[in-house]
Amino acid sequence: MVRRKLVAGNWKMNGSLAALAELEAIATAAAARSDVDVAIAVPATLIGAAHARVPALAIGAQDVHPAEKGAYTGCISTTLAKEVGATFSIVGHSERRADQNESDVLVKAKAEALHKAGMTAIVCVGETLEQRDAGDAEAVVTAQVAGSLPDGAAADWCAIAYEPVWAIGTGRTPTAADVAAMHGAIRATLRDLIGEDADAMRLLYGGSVSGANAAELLHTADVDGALVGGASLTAAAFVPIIEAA
Ligand code: G2H
Repeated sequence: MVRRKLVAGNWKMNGSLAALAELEAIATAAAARSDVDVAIAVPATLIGAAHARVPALAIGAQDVHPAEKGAYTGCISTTLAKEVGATFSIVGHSERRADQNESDVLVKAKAEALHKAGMTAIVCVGETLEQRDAGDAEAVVTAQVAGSLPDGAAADWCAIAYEPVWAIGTGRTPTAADVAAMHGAIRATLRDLIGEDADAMRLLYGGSVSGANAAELLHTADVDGALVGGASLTAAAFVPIIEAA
């Protein structure tokens, strides 16, 4: 099955109103690749301004609360993110799983809230170095997929991002063979969970993706795109990744 590639940026807690100027060239590059989807998850405070600046580019959040509203100080709902132009959100990034102690159950609820709001979910999974060294990487990741996958998950609103924790922001990446093996295992798990729609669901690789390694990673078996952190912060670094897709 031919799956349309998705190249998504994750600015994490970086950027500024001034840095939104980078989105202009990114939007131009995205428009030139009509066969590729391009998206950027910016800090919540920048979503509205980013959407206003480049309305044709998919702008998203990096996290949402599962509830529609309420007494959740500091959190944002799907409704709030959508109102200012977000069309998707990342959920379950390993930094949130580690720093905010997020569980599979919570990540699943967040993804379901996104679907309810008519938004797309990018659900992140990934093993630590200790888990990989112990030979547990595949078991850990496929268990995260099973635990975090939203009820009714479908390829038109849900993607999975495999991000080995030890490859995030470190400049280290797994081999293409390792990525292919893990993505194959994730796809097999998805087939068990959702049947043939698993073959349409996009599996992104994330972790130190750069212009230098994007071509190989993005053309690895079962890799349908990338989730890019550091290299999404400037057009100079991100555009080559879009072009490599
Ligand atoms: C992984 C990735 C983006 P980076 O967290 O989600 O970040 O590309 O900086 O490793």
